[in-house]
Amino acid sequence: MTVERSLASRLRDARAVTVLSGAGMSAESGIPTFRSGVDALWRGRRPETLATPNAFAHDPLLVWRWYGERLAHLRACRPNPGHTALVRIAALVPHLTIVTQNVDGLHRAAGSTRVIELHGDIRRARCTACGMRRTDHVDAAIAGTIPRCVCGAMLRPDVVWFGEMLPDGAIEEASAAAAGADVFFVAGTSAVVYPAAGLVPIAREAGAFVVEVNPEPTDASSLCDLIVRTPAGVLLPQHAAELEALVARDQAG
Ligand code: BV8
Ligand code: ZN
Repeated sequence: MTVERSLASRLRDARAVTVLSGAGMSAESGIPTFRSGVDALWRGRRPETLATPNAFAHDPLLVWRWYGERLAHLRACRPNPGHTALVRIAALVPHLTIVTQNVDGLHRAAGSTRVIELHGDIRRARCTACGMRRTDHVDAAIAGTIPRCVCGAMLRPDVVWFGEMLPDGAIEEASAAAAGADVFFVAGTSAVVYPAAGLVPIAREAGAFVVEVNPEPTDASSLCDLIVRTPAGVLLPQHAAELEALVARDQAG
């Protein structure tokens, strides 16, 4: 795979583009990532020990207090130029699919429509008894209480915890989007969480041009054709602008 061809010309000629995004995609929106920096811990606890069914069974109030603080913080966060750049690129390629590990809803808030949320959405809750899903639990969570369903049972965040299966069909749909991509972005993820990280080899083996957008090396770096050690909120708008200029030149003839 020659790297020389510009990424913008690869995007212009692509039938399908797929983006695997992680917490780094939302870093420039002010949302702490999971594993990098001092903010990776919450009250000295690692997310892997809190985002589990056992942690919730053992101390649902502690887990809800963690989610409540994240929900309170999320209220002040907006999509960043990286999110909106993907909306711009999607307008110029036949198919752009975003497969996100993030639970913050910022891709949809930016206007992206084809978004596969592998790990759920922190702004939704579901009942531990009747399974009803709700979004009116946020105030109770931010108040530091355990939100309850109309049936009286505890609600839980509608996210995928470690050791839990992903939503029905999500990884199959995501795998198809990875296998069908001409260009596959790995944006803002340390690529340590599976099965999400397994999408990178799937894309590569199916012939995608794989681009890593991350200031740091990751477990996926060795699988990438192009590595750009630049924040997503800087790099993606640059390539969106290059693609827009290329398409405009093509149309001008
Ligand atoms: C599953 C939702 C089948 C919750 C999350 C033993 C027992 C059981 C399972 C396992 C096991 N060993 C391994 C597993 C599988 C496990 C796993 O992968 N564990 C890891 C830790 C090894 N996976 C699972 O359990 C999954 N389910 O396998 O089901 C099964 C079922 C039963 C038994 C066995 C198997 C479920 C995983 C889902 C977990 N839920 N989130 C919540 O958020 O509260 S995962 C969590 O991590 C987030 O979703 C997050 O997105 C995700 C991945 O992290 P990243 O997004 O990569 O974030 P990170 O901080 O790590 O990295 C940020 C990156 O951004 C860095 O590289 C940084 O350099 C970069 N960056 C920073 N700034 C920028 C930037 N990049 C660009 N621009 C910037 N500005
Ligand atoms: Zn209920």
